[in-house]
Amino acid sequence: MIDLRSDTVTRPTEAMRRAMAEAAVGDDVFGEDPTVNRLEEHVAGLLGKEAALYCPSGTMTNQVAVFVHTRRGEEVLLHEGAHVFNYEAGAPALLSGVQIRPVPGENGILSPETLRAVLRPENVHFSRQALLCLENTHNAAGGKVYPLKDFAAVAEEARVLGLKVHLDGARLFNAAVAAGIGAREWCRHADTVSVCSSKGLGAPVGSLLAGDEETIGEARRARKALGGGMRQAGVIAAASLYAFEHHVERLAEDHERARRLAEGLREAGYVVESPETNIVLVGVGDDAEGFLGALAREGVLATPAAAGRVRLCTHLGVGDEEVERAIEALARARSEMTRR
Ligand code: TLP
Repeated sequence: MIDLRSDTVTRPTEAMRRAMAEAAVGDDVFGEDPTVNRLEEHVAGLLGKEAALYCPSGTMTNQVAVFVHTRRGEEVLLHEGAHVFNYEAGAPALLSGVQIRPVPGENGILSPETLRAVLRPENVHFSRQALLCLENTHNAAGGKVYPLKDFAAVAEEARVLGLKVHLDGARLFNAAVAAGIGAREWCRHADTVSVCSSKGLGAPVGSLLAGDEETIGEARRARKALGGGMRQAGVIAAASLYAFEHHVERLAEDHERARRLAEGLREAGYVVESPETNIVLVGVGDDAEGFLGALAREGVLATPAAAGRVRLCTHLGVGDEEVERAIEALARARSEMTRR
């Protein structure tokens, strides 16, 4: 099987497993795990922030951010396709008691104008708006890079309106590598940033939330309250550290393979948007589930996406040969679907 469902499906490499086996550990709830401490310092440095907090998942780093930036009854503004809104099991309501204001925007991008259009003045009828969440790359938009200029503009508008800004940067390093811009350039415009090591970077688990000392101190309390305080977590943190140190630049290979995949699929007759990073959205018509079944029989796994499309992700476990085989499998699945 060629598994293109997500870049989360990677297995740790031999070198990563060695780093895990050899990791120095301690009790991280006491702040005594040297590997976790090194990872948090390393990632804070990469993102240009004072501090960072290691958590099990991107969902937890995002939700801890929502928790520390808001009070019950407040409103969080985000793009209508945001992961925080659509794929985190209703956690903003469940854990933080906030309401969500989904805002439309092309390619996952929000403009200062759209933000101003949903502004609620101070009035007893209205929920107070506390937080803007942005996502880069934008998953549902097909791994789109948030142009730095647009990001800076909307974040600046948010600041003027008195909102905090959180960046869901689960795939921020994909954006950085694709655009040739340092990850910290986006982070300068956000109060907190979450980044994942378990997506394209290939670690089995792990996400970090970065921000200023005070906010990350509060986040550490929130993580404990949510059951995310881990003990000898250095064993898994070592995989994340390895991923941040060794697997960032290679994301360019995933992007190149995504481009090749899109090109091959276009030649096979598919409607495919040009990928900017490692996510390819492919039009398959009304019966996406039927198509995914046919594709699985041809040895390729993918996931459904909105608007009659399926999502294919390239990652550490997918080489050039797998890409060519996937193109052939999709070509056969297309013939099968048209024969039906
Ligand atoms: N995304 C997963 C699924 O949940 C959809 C995937 O396969 O892409 N932010 C973004 C932008 C994400 O894409 C994801 C995972 C997360 C946060 C959550 O990370 P985890 O899975 O570690 O909780």
